[in-house]
Amino acid sequence: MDRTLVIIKPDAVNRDLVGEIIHRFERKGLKIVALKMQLLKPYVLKEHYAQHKEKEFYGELIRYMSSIPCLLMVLEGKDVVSVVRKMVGSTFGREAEPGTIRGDYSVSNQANLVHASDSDEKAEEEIKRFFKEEELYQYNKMNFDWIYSRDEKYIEKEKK
Ligand code: FUP
Repeated sequence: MDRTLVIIKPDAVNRDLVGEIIHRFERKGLKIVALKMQLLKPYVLKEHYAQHKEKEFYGELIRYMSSIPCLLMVLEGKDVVSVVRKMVGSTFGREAEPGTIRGDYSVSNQANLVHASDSDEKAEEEIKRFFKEEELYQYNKMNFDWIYSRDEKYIEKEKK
């Protein structure tokens, strides 16, 4: 199964949207394999958002992301990186489609509630950045048989 990193950002914590956001991922059929609350340090966020370091919003992005604790989670499922990105919606809240998390609850370019890895490679790198191996759990869920078809469960599709 594939894995992705999700960060429920300070604006979502402040606006009491943590439960709503986690609920959406659970109801979709994704498996939570790690979950914690953490005040993120600016040096870790600088590394996480390194691709934006020349942008004018970078300083404010680091300040906001380190202002109060975030919720960090690792979700597991088939093609979970693209599934979660679709559920989160496009970056700017005012442009995100209704039905997505950002489209339903954000009207901001920066206070957009959630971070989600944008590729399998990034997911692997980001999970390592925020979680120790022993914080990632492997366990069986009783609803697994009803989440995927037999073919999806037992015949691994060839990786693109
Ligand atoms: P995303 O992958 O959708 O989270 O978007 P990006 O990697 O492009 O941007 C990372 C974060 O930078 C966004 F979540 C919010 C912030 N940002 C701004 O504050 N202003 C901008 O104009 C663009 C991004």
